Amino acid sequence: MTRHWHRSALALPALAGSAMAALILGAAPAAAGMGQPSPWQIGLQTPASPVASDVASFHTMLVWIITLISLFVLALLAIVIFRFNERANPQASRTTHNTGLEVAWTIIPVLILVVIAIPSFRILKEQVVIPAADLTIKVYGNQWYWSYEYPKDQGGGFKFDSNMLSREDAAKANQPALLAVDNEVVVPIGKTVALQVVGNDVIHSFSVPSLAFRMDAIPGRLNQTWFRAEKEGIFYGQCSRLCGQNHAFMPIAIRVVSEEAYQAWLGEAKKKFASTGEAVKVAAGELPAR
Ligand SMILES: [Cu+2]
Repeated sequence: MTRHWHRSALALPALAGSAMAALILGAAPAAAGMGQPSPWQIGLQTPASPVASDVASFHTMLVWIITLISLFVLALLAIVIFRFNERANPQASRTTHNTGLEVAWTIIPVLILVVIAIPSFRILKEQVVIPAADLTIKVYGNQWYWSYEYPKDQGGGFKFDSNMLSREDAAKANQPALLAVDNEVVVPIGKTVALQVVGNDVIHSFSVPSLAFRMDAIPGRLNQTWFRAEKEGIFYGQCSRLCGQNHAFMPIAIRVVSEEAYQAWLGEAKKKFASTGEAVKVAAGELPAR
């Protein structure tokens, strides 16, 4: 997020078009999909966690700032083109310095960057400093699927793999193709869920846009992130680090349910995944059906 301000400061004219389009078409959160992208979506996915809401309002603020800057630059360009072209202004001014102007065009951009940096760092802290967790889940990135472990001391004691559904199976389950999985991560609503993310083979990235987390899964390194879902439903994400041939086919699906439904699922999951013991591995070289 902190990267946005470099762009907004440096690529002003180039941004004019996209910023205008975003404003005209409306970065309408109402039109955006819940937990998944929707056709012709321009804004972010509907936020479903406190951090995601903050990221969304930060995004909206940035769109306003870059739009105003773009319009200002556009106005300056128009003045130059129409008032100071060779025909309208045959005798060019030989002015080379204007101290007041030079101070202004240094100080004002700095102030704009400060205005952007304050909420940016606040959100960064919100994401990085993990609050006391109600539930901790371990996430393993594999080529090319995710595994999840609910540790015993977290009320679980099982581990399972989560593979993408084929197009046909996703359609049967009335779920989006390329995002639906066989075994979803199930979490209770309103609880702080800490995620311990690690890579089993290469670097993957565990990311769900509507919950606003993205964390690299790196072999030999335990990364942590968190979310607190405020809405029930299924929230989809995808591996966000190019990890090999089937990188595009290892989606993430988090199902947020009520506390009672979660307890019921825990009971079932203990039985269902106990029999598999160690997580079932996809045979080497076997590609998921697309
Ligand atoms: Cu991956």
